Amino acid sequence: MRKIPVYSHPAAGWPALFSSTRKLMDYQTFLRGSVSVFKSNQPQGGFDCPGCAWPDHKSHKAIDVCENGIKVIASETMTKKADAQFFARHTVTELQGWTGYELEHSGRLSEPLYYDAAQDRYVAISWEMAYQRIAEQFKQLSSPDEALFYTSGRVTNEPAFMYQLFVRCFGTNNLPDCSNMCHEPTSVMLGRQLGIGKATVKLEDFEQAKLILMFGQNPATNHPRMLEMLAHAHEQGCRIISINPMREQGLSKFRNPQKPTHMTAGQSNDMVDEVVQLQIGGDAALLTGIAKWLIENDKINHDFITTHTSGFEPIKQWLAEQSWADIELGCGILETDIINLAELVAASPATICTWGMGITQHVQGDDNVAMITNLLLLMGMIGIDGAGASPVRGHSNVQGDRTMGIHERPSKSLLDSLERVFEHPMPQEHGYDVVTGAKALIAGKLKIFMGMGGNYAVAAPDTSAIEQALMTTQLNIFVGTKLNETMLYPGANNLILPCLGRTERIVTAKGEQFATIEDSMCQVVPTQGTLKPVSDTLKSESQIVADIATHVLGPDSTIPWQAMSEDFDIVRDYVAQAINGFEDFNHRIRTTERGFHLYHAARHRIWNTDSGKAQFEVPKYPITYVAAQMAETTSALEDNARKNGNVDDDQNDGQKIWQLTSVRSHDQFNTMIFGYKDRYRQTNRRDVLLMHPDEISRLGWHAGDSVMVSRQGNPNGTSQPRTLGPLVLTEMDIASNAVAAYYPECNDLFDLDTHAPDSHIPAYKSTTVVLQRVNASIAEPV
Ligand SMILES: Nc1nc2c(c(=O)[nH]1)N[C@H]1C(S)=C(S)[C@@H](COP(=O)(O)OP(=O)(O)OC[C@H]3O[C@@H](n4cnc5c(=O)[nH]c(N)nc54)[C@H](O)[C@@H]3O)O[C@H]1N2
Ligand SMILES: Nc1nc2c(c(=O)[nH]1)N[C@H]1C(S)=C(S)[C@@H](COP(=O)(O)OP(=O)(O)OC[C@H]3O[C@@H](n4cnc5c(=O)[nH]c(N)nc54)[C@H](O)[C@@H]3O)O[C@H]1N2
Ligand SMILES: [Mo]
Repeated sequence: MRKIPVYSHPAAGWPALFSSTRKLMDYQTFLRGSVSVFKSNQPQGGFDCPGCAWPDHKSHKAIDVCENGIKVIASETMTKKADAQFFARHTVTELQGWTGYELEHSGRLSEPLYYDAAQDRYVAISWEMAYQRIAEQFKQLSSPDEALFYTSGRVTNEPAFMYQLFVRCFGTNNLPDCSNMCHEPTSVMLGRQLGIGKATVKLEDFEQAKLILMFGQNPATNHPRMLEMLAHAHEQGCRIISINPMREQGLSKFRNPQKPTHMTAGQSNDMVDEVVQLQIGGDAALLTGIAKWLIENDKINHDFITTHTSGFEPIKQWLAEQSWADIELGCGILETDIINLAELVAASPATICTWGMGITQHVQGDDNVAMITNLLLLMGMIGIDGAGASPVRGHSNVQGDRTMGIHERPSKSLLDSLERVFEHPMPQEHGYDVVTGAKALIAGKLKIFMGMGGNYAVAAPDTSAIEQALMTTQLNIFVGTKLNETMLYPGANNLILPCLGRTERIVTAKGEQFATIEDSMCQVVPTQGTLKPVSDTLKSESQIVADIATHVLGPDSTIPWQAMSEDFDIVRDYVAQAINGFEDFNHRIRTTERGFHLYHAARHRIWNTDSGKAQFEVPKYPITYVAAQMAETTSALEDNARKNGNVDDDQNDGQKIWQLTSVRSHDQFNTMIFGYKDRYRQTNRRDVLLMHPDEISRLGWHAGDSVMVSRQGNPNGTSQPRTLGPLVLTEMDIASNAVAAYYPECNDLFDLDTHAPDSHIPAYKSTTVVLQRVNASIAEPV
């Protein structure tokens, strides 16, 4: 284990705040954006920053934003418009050839649009005509299950509640959510093991933690406000260990925008003590080694285990059966180093495990979360100060959307409550998630697709298959703020309905409305836009849902859709009756300074699980799963080569087997591409393949070479072979079995069949690929 080398440009801080952000805005936008920046995440009024789900600090800070937030806000507050005039200039076929960067910079969607096939263009349509077309198509369905209703996690609680209610009153639970691609293993496994699928920690716990194990996360880019908390914890003597195949440079030094000395004198905090640079997909194996050592050396918390848990004997036995040779093969870390780590865990009176996409987005994503939870349970680290589980969610309200009922597998109790409150039968059968929904779409089983935000086709695996499938539906509806690829593959009818963003005022007949969100640590906070909407034609998401519900369900619907959309208090009163934890919602949200914390039983050591205890879980996959996958692909390729009489596969440019992981750059928010630079990783283009310099030279290749990356497809033919490239080979301090590329450009390489068993999360962080060096020349950096 080595220390992260010092990197001269600290993460966050003023340079981070103001350097690369300015470029993406025109002057007017910058003013609009910077005024709004100072109104985000403030205790009274203002909006919750749509940049990530990290909680706000309890105490008021002059600025509680970061570069990430500024970019996301600037993107939303852009004054440039993708209006009917813009679409008159560009056919949809032409726009299909645009990059994510170009689409993002086309401006804000500002009027309802309908796809006219004769012209191959989007043209303006009135809201009323759009709703009538929607109603006509809904009437033609033979079953409500022929429609799919996707949600992305920007949507605030009030419209989310209305949306799921509309979808269920219409008659289906087909409510996939971006969470299906994000923290689903967390929700599933924490739910099963602790009785609630959410973080057990509060922000205050970070102030008391003695050890933070940070798995598969890149907070300098993705949750910059988390750095402040980490730096603070570190100053208090907490050890912080990053477990990641990549040495993320942004973690080494951090400047705190809240501390004047840091800003002016250029001081910064060292943050991470150690990096455990494990193999891709090695987390379950590493955690197995730690847990095995803790049990075998009797360092575990027997009282807690006896009083609070179930399933200890099976996990103990399973751990005893795992050999150190397999553990080392599974994670690529030596036994002695794993024991060092286990000793730190044993010595810590308060340990927090935080995790991100490096844990969840694997075939073993469910196992990884189970093993983190197992570790916390072995040490009794749930329900005490300074300790616990801290999954760090991405989209600013992805957690709240789920709480509001956006869920394809709703609990019986949610459906019962909705039936009781609205006196309307609710569909009982589980619906499609992102993966099964995409498969149904491809199989021609779906006639309507609706996206409440997001960029479904591009965020999901097998992008090109989904794009083609979208063109076979009767109707696609996109409610969004910015143009994206999913909108460019029209079905027989295709509508773009532009909505207000988080930063903009929602004014209705009942006056100005505020909404709410739930952050990654279960805090429900108000959010109220402060800016004049970029166009007068925009509607709030709530209004759009109400209008669609009114047109589709007809005048007989007993639910007061329009009243709800005009007065969010009415929505909140229903939420208070239907959703646990929201009792007295309107009163509490108005009388608390920064919202309220949702009751979290596991924090109080009350376990709402099947057994009534916290549950140890034995992993489903062997800890050597990734190594076995790579070996299997290698032998399949060798067989093939032999069959083709091409045995000499070892020449310089022969095919090579690798694990591909996909990551985010500093200049993107998911599929919204703000720029081409990835500051901390020092790349300035997105078509790169990141590999360790030692591996590059071992192959006899060179940085700058062009490489094709292919997936093999699976033997039963459900996933086709695909190739991406050429990508520019680029040096990065990354584990030896790993190559990395940027999401979403590489998403065609991930397939819909490779996912975790229970949560169905696609394996975006590990897929076996074959690399081939080619001689194609690559254009100069953009
Ligand atoms: N600027 C910006 N901020 C964002 C987003 C954005 O796109 N841009 N997206 C938002 C969203 S929706 C989310 S979910 C979060 C995502 O935030 P993160 O969870 O930080 O997501 P990623 O950048 O996808 O990957 C995280 C890390 O996983 C590591 N990793 C890869 N494979 C493995 C593995 O096998 N094991 C381990 N331990 N680590 C591995 C990668 O090296 C990388 O450092 O960020 C949110 N915030
Ligand atoms: N290969 C790979 N694939 C991944 C991932 C990965 O790490 N690797 N990460 C996965 C993860 S963690 C996630 S969360 C998903 C993200 O998947 P999505 O949430 O579907 O994608 P986004 O890019 O966040 O969606 C951007 C679009 O949302 C719309 N939008 C923005 N703000 C608003 C708003 O306020 N209201 C409405 N209605 N619309 C709005 C805009 O039109 C914009 O184009 O991608 C997943 N896909
Ligand atoms: Mo996410």
